[in-house]
Amino acid sequence: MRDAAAYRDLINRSLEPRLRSLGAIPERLLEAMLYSLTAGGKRLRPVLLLAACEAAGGSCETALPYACALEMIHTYSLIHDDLPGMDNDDLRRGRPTNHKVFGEGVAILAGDGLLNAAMEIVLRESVRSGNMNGVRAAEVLARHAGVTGMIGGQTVDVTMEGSAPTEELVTYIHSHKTSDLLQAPMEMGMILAGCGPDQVEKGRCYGYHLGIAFQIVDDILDVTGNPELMGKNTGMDENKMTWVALRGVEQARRDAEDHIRQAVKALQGLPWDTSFFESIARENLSRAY
Ligand code: GRG
Repeated sequence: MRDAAAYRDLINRSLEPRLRSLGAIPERLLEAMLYSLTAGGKRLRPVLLLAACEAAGGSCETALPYACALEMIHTYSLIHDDLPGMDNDDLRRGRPTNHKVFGEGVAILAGDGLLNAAMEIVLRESVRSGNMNGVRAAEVLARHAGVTGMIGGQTVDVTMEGSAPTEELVTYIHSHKTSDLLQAPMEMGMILAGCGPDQVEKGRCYGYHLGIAFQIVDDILDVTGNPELMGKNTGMDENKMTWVALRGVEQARRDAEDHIRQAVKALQGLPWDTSFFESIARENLSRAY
């Protein structure tokens, strides 16, 4: 296995060529897609995917197209989340948001384009390899990003804004809006490595708890974080169903710690070194962006 920086570097070098490999894309659309895709970001999801595949005995080369596709879907969700009809934000990844630069119409299309490009990449790769595990990984990606996953969570988040938070609703939103895209890389990487359902379930469970903790930390950072370090505005969640609104900052921090403990525990019994994933989970608790 490599370290997180090496995986991140591989992803950063692969995203643009992978997108361009699809063929001729209208110039303005390509520019808008690349503007957000190459704007940095922690690359947490694709790093997890590559690491899960290699840790479980698979190859990074096999996993790379799937990792790029996942980051494209994550980036599309950020572009759409920032639109005036959603969070109406003007700063993301340290830059003006996509619609501020390209206009709303092109920003919507850039998001749509990244989503579709992602599905084209994973399906093309699965057809090329003829490997059924590739098809399974593509299905997992579509499901976690879809209407029972991230889009479902985002819909409840948007439509319940301004209502009093309940544990059930906040847990639904966090599970789907955020945690689904952290379960996906663990499952996809392990499926691509040929793991069976019991092992994949341990990976999914790790991703679930990491995802909930990740969103709780995000909710805390919206109140306590430094916008310059974060590359986005803070104080944006005032009317939202957040864990901080439900429990307050101190209890939210304890809850995030508890989810990280559960994430680490979920990996017990896997027949390979899981220290990489334990470090990623623990680092999440002290992240400043
Ligand atoms: C379907 C129209 C339509 C839109 C989908 C689902 C969705 C819009 C948006 C969700 C985006 C969002 C804010 C999710 C919360 C998860 C989260 C904290 C994202 C930020 O992830 P980081 O911190 O970002 O990993 P970087 O920039 O590091 O990649």
